Amino acid sequence: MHPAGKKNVLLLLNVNEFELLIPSEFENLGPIGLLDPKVRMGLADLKHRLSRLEGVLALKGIISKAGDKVFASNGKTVDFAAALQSCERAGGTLAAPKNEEENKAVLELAKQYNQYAYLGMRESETVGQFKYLDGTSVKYTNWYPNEPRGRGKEKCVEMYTDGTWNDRVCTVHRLAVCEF
Ligand SMILES: [Ca+2]
Repeated sequence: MHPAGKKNVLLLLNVNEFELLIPSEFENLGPIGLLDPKVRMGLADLKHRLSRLEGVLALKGIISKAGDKVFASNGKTVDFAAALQSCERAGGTLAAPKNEEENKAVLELAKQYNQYAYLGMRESETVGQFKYLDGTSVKYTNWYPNEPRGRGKEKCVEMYTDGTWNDRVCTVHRLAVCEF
């Protein structure tokens, strides 16, 4: 998705566990050029500026963070297909919490908009077995007591405003929460 694949445009580097897109004119400097103190200071400055911006967005409730993930919503309630499409159009995908911390970060947005939210998972051909959109099996779950009980009739998953999950038909309108 990112343009690093196009040579002469951008080079994707991982610096201090922090991915940055470096303009291709730096490419010929090689690793030594990147160790230049000025370059390192420049990266540290960028990192600082980005974390400041993320702090402002989090303060306003526009994003929530968990680990490397950033969650955000456009505040609209739509069916599952439209929710997924709006996230993909923005360069992300539907939020799929993989642990308690991520679940809390998605919950923050559900509470912020006071709406149940679609999660990025669907019931597989096997009834009661849910998979992420990439086809891998869901491990972390936070089902509401006695859910899922759609028995193959409720293929999507919504998050309630207490953070618990319910399997649900995919046509109801729910908040689109995306992860980036
Ligand atoms: Ca259900």
